[in-house]
Amino acid sequence: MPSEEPGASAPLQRITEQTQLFQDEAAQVEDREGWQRLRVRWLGRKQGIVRSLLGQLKDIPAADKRDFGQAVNQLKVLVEERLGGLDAELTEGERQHAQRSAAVDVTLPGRQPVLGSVHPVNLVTQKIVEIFSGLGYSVAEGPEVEDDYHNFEALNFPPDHPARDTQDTFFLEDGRLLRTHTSPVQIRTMLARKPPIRILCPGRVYRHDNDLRHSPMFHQVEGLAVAEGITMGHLKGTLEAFIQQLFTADTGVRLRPSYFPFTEPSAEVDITCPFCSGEGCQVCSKTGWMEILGAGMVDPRVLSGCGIDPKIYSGFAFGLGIDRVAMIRYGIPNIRLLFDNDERLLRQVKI
Ligand code: 2NM
Repeated sequence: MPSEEPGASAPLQRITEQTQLFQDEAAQVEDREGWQRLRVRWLGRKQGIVRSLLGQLKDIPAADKRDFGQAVNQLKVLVEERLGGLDAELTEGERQHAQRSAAVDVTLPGRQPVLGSVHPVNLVTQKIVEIFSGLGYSVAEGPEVEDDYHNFEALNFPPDHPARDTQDTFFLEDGRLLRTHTSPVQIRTMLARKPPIRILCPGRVYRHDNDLRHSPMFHQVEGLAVAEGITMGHLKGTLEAFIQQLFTADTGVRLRPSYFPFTEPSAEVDITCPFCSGEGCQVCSKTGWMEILGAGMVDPRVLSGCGIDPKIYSGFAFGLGIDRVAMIRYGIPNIRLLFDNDERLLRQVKI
């Protein structure tokens, strides 16, 4: 007689081992892929372990068939339940992960927006417009491409004046030109309106000049006041009020005789040096003064040319370079720096 093994029969022993093997493998599942591999290996329709154990049933001795079949079914149920449990665990883990990655961490620092800044030339223009608004002036603008009449003739430039030369002025092929100052805006205003006139004309102007101190395009502000009884005294008072707001209240202003074709009398306007308050320093060449404006009483011929009767009305006008004021105000040593669009300059200029 063949000796029987103690305890379970050999086939049943095999199922106990398979069950243990499954438990070990199930314990190692970490993710959806591992779970999928485990499921195919144990419950797969063709090569699955449970299926192949059932296939062995036909070779089991009749006496053991019942127990063996029951044991395989138990294993099948155990595998199904364990896989179901693992599925639920994985699903919950995936849900938590999705929730965590979708959540906003309100403690993270915000992103710093990149702020632009106003160009120094525009800062000065805005400031000047603001000051003259307070004195009752409004802003007037006009074309940058002008004609000889508005840029020169109406301003009393003689036909042979050097400013009319191509050496100084950019001409277009059709005879028009790039305005060399904003005075044509004032001419256009006087032609279009009756006094009283109080206007401020900021804008780009162009001259055939390109070196360390000059740019072929630069910025000007001109002002014009025309009414009955306007005098040189009004001009000086206006310029003092303006300069003392643009710089400091103790800034001195002086007028020196000069000449422009469009004003009579004409003056160069100096201010006490903003760097040394008139003491004398390198910036003002030890004079204590800086030239900053040109001004004068509008020539009667300019007024009458614009249809304004000089026997009834008089007016003053002035002009200054904004770029130079911006350089003085913000300590910018070279005019190139104003037009290079280097962000490092723009970032340094604070209001
Ligand atoms: C300046 C200096 C002096 C000026 C004169 C006129 C006009 F149109 F009324 F005649 N506009 N601008 C003027 C006067 C400009 O700039 C240095």
